[in-house]
Amino acid sequence: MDGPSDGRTVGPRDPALVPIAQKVERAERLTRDDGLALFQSNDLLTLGRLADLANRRLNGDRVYFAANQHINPTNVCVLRNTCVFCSFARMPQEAGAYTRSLEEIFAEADAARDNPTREFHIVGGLHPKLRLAYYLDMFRGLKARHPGVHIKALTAVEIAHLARLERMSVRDVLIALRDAGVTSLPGGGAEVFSPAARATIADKKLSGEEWLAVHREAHRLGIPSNCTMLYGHVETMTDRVDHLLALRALQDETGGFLTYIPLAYHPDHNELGEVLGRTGTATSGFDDLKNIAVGRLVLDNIPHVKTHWPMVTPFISQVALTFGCDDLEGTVVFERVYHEAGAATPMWLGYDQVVSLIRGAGKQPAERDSLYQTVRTFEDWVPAVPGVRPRGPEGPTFQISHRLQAGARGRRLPVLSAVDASE
Ligand code: V47
Repeated sequence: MDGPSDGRTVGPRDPALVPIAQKVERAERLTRDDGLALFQSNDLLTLGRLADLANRRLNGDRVYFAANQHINPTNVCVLRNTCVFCSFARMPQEAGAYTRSLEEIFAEADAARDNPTREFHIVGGLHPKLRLAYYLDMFRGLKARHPGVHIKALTAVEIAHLARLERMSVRDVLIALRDAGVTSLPGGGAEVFSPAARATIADKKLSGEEWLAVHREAHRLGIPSNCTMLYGHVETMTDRVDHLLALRALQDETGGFLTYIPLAYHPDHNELGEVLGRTGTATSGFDDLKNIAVGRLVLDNIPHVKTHWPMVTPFISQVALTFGCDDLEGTVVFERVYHEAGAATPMWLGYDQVVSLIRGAGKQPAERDSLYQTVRTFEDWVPAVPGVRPRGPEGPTFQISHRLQAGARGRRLPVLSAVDASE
């Protein structure tokens, strides 16, 4: 592995990666120092090649995606003034604050009727007055209207908030959510566990230990979950490694994490971006790919790594599929959290576009449900017009028309209207 000596293998350009490459080839667990060396290295191709090897051992050439729809019931959040990286949250009376009625949520979810949606991804702010009953009614109502659609809902932060509001244990809240139809938990709210970084970017949010405790409890109840890390703000390389090691340790204990998703910080329209002087400058493609690769290498016990194209662009996500990633964020339908923060990516991708991105990377697409059961493969899938973005089996992909209120802080969100994928 240490150099292109035999003309067949090309070893690491960075000598610090040579012993790590040997460990990865032997499928040995990496240490904290190894993780640090990976994050400190600029030998991106070696990181990608090693992560690709680790991923292929687990997932072969398969790349999963879910036909999903994101729903954000409210952007009102009691942490509005203390999570300084967030552009989504509003004070209750602030311009652009919204809280959907259940009828409005059911109407938004009805887009699923004309689409092959299999997952609702539901997260929002910590509303001071929305009680657990609102969420339970929402999940039961969605299940009744869309029995075939999995519900992945509420971050650990929202669950801890509801437990506090209701004076219930986290465990009892989780049981109620499960009984109302929640299949799994999304991975948001983890940010970066480092107390120092957290004090700077999310001072009043639940601690890393508390975030992990909610997921531990969920896993004990048989509710699987995702995990994330928000990178590209004030965190150090050591913070990143320690965050990954904390996730790995919990996974050793419970086995309940399905997917790791690195989340790229977007600096527009939030206080942190202004303080850092970073507005208009999101993370780099280099760091996005590095975070995918190092995540895959350190988290040897988490089966899947997902790339979130709304944050890093569909093009970087496509490249990420050869940097250790086996899961591509799905159709999304309406993305608010990152678009409020300046993401210049599309609001949604058509089903066919997702399949084409995966095929374009030479991988085998597999449509999945929330629990990674494969629901469709694409061996005999032929684009309608070769070389041109193909139509899916369902015809027009999305027919929805959302109008959001004007965004606060002097901006408006784009309006999404009826779209025919064949155009
Ligand atoms: O926790 C908020 C992040 C997360 C910004 O589980 C920001 O499949 C970048 O949970 N720039 C919520 N990121 C999103 C989330 C998620 C996303 C995709 C997939 C899954 C999954 C879960 O969004 C928050 C925070 O880390 N976030 N503001 C921002 N300005």
